[in-house]
Amino acid sequence: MAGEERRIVRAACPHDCPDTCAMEITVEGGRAVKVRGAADMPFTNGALCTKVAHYLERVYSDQRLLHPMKRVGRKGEGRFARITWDEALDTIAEKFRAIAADDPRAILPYSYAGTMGLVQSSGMDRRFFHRLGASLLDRTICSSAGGYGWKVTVGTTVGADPESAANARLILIWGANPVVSNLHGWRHLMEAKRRGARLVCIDPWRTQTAEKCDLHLAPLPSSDGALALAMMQVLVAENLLDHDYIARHTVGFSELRERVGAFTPEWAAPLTGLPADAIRQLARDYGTAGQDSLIRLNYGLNRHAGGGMAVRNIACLPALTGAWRKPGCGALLSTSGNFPVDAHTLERPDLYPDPVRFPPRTINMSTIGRDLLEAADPPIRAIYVYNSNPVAVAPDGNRVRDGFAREDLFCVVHELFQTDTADYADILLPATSQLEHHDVHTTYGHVYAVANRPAITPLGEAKPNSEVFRLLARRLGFADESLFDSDEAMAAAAFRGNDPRAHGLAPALAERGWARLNLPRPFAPFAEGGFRTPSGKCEFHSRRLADADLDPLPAWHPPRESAPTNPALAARYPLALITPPARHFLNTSFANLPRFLAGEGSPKLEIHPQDAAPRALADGDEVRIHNARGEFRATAVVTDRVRPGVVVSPSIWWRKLSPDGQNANAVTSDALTDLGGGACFYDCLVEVARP
Ligand SMILES: Nc1nc2c(c(=O)[nH]1)N[C@H]1C(S)=C(S)[C@@H](COP(=O)(O)OP(=O)(O)OC[C@H]3O[C@@H](n4cnc5c(=O)[nH]c(N)nc54)[C@H](O)[C@@H]3O)O[C@H]1N2
Ligand SMILES: Nc1nc2c(c(=O)[nH]1)N[C@H]1C(S)=C(S)[C@@H](COP(=O)(O)OP(=O)(O)OC[C@H]3O[C@@H](n4cnc5c(=O)[nH]c(N)nc54)[C@H](O)[C@@H]3O)O[C@H]1N2
Ligand SMILES: [Mo]
Repeated sequence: MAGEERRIVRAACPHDCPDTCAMEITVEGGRAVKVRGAADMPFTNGALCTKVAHYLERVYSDQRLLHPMKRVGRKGEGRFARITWDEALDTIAEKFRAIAADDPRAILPYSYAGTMGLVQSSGMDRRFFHRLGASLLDRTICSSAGGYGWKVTVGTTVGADPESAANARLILIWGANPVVSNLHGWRHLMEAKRRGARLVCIDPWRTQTAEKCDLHLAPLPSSDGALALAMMQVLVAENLLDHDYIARHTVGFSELRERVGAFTPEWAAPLTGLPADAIRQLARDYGTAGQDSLIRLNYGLNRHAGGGMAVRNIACLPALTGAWRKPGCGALLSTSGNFPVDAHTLERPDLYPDPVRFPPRTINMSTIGRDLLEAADPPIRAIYVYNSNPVAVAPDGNRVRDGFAREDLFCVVHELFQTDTADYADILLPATSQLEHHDVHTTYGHVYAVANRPAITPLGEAKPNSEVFRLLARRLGFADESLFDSDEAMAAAAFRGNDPRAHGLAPALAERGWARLNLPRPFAPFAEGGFRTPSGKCEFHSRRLADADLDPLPAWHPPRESAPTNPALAARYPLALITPPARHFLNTSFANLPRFLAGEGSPKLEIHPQDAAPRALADGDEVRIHNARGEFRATAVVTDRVRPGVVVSPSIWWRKLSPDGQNANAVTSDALTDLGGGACFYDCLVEVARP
C-alpha cells in the first residue's frame, strides 16, 4: 500500500532570501520525513540554512491553521470559530460583490514575499484582483528604493555573478550581512578570501560577517551615499580610473567629475562618522584594485530616506574602475533581472474591467497604516492579506494596528499560522506550505531557476493561494478562462519561451528541478558595456531622472532622522536605531516556532557602553525604546559591536509573542524613500530608558 512507498521529491525553498535553494524532500507513506539541500544544484551545494534545515518543524507544526474560520471575538483578539470552505468563500464573494458594485477599488490585496513562487505570489492572485478591478498594490516594502537607484544607473537588476566572486581581489560587503541572510553566496566570498582576496565590511553593526572580514568600517546609518560620493571624489582626484571603460561604456563623466569635486573625504567625515583618512584609504584601495574588485551590497542601506540615491552612487563605482570587465567583479545587488519572466501572461493586467469609470488606484504597501485610516476616493473597505504579515512588518506599527482594528473594514487573511495580522481577520483561511503546492521560482541571488513539486497532500483543509482565487472567481461569475488555469499550466508559461536566456529551461526543470539560465559561462554582464539603460551605457547622468524632475547626477540625499542632519530631533531622540534580520527568523516567518525562538532568546537591544553608562543601563536590563511614534521593550546587550550613537535590535519579532505586545515597528516611520517609494525602516531616531 501507499504507506510503504518512499520517494524523493524535488522542491524549492520559497522564502524571501537571495539563495533560493533547491531542496529534496524524502516522503514515506505520504509523510515528509526529511528535507535536505540538493547536492547536485551548484549554488545550494547540498546545504540548507539553520531555518530550512528544520523545515518539517514548520510544515508539521501544531500551530498550523487547518480549517477556515470566522471571527467571534473583537478585532485583534484572535478568537475564531471553525466554518466550512463554502461558508468562507460565500461570505467573501458576497462582500466583494457588494463593495465592487459601488467601487471595486475599495478592495485592496495586500501581499509580499511569504512565498516567492511565481504561481503563488504573482500569478492567479494578480489575475483575480485585476479582473475584480481592485486597488493595485505597490510592493515597496523591501527593495524598491535600491532597485530604482540601481536600475536608473545600470538599467536592470543584473550584476556580477556570485559564483565567480572568487576572481575578485578586493570585496566590499556593503550594507549586507551574508553570513545571516545570504549564506550560500557567502561561501563564494569565503572562497575569494581563501585565494587571497581582502574583504572589507561596511556596516554600522559588527555583524558575524564583519567579524570574518579583514577590515570593518562602521559608518553612521544612512550615510552610505556620502561615503560613495567621497570615494568617487578620490578616484577622480587621484586618477584611479579606467579611462577606456569610461569613454566607451558610460555617459555623463564630465558632469560627474564636476559634481563630485566638492565631496571630499573631509566633507563626508562628519556625515559618516568615519575619519577622513579611512575614507581616503578605502577609495585608494578600491581604485588600486582596479578591475579586480567586487561590491556585494544588499538592501540594508536602502531603508533610509536617501536609500535610492545611496545605491545609485555605489552603482557608479565599478564603471569608474572598469571592474565590470571581469566575471565575478563589478557589483551585485540583485540578479533578478536576468530571468525572462512573462509578467504579462502571469498577471494579466489587461483583465482590469473599467479603467474609464474607475481609473486604477495604487496604494503603497509601506504606508498601509496611513492608508487604512485616511485613504479616500474611495476609502479602503476590504483588505485581503496573503503572503504577508503587515501588522508586524509594516512601519509605524501602531497606526497599522489601528487601521486593521477598524470595525468597518472587512479583512480576509490567508495564512499558515495565526499571525499578528490573522488576529484582525474576519475570515481566516488556511494556506498550504511549499511542500503541499506547485510552483516555480526565480531568485535575486544567483542565476538558477528552481521548480517546486508538491511532496505531500495539503494538511487539514489547507488550500494554495491560487486555488482560493480560482474558487472566488467562479463564485463571482468571472468567465475569463485564464482565471481557471492550473498551477502546472501557469508554471509552464512563466518564462518567455522565445527569450534565449530561457532556452532549455523547461526540460531541465522537469528533469531535475533546477536549471541555470542560458547565460554565458563565465558571466560578466557588462564586460563590453551593454547596460540596459536608454543609452545602453552606465548612466552617471540620467535623462530619465532629469525627465522626472529629479537630480540627474549622483547626489547627497540626507536621512530624515540622524544627528548630523536633524539636530533638533536628535536632541530629543539621540540614538539611531536599526532593526536588521535576525539569524533564526526570516522576517516574521519562523518567529513563532520553538526552535527559532529559543535560538534568538528574547527581543534584544545592542547598545554601546558609552551610551549605556549615562542612562544607567547594564547588560541584561529591560529597556524601553521610544520616540514620538511609539515604544517597544527589549533586553539590553551592552556591547561594542555597535558604535556609539547607534542601537541595534535584530528583527522581526511577532508583537504578540513579545513581552509588551509590541515590536520594533512601533517606532519606525512610514516616511518614503527619495526614489522608488520604499520604506525607511532604518532611518529612525529613538531614546532608550529604563521602563
Ligand atoms: N536569516 C535571515 N535571512 C534573511 C532575512 C531574515 O529576516 N533573516 N531577510 C531576507 C530579506 S526580506 C531580505 S530583503 C534579504 C536582505 O536583507 P537585508 O536587510 O539587506 O539584510 P542583510 O543582508 O542582513 O543586510 C543588512 C545589513 O545592513 C546593515 N545596515 C543597516 N543600515 C545600514 C546603513 O545605513 N548602511 C550600511 N552600510 N549598512 C546598514 C545592517 O546592520 C545589516 O547588517 O535577506 C533575506 N534573508
Ligand atoms: N523593522 C523592520 N521591519 C521590516 C524589515 C526590517 O528589516 N526591519 N524588513 C522588511 C522587509 S525587507 C521585508 S521583505 C518585509 C517582509 O514582510 P513579509 O513579506 O510580510 O514577510 P513575513 O513576515 O515573513 O510574512 C510572510 C507571511 O506569509 C505567510 N506565507 C508563507 N507562504 C504562504 C503561502 O503560500 N500562502 C499564504 N497565503 N501565506 C503564506 C507566512 O506564514 C508569513 O506569515 O518586512 C519588512 N519589515
Ligand atoms: Mo526583504
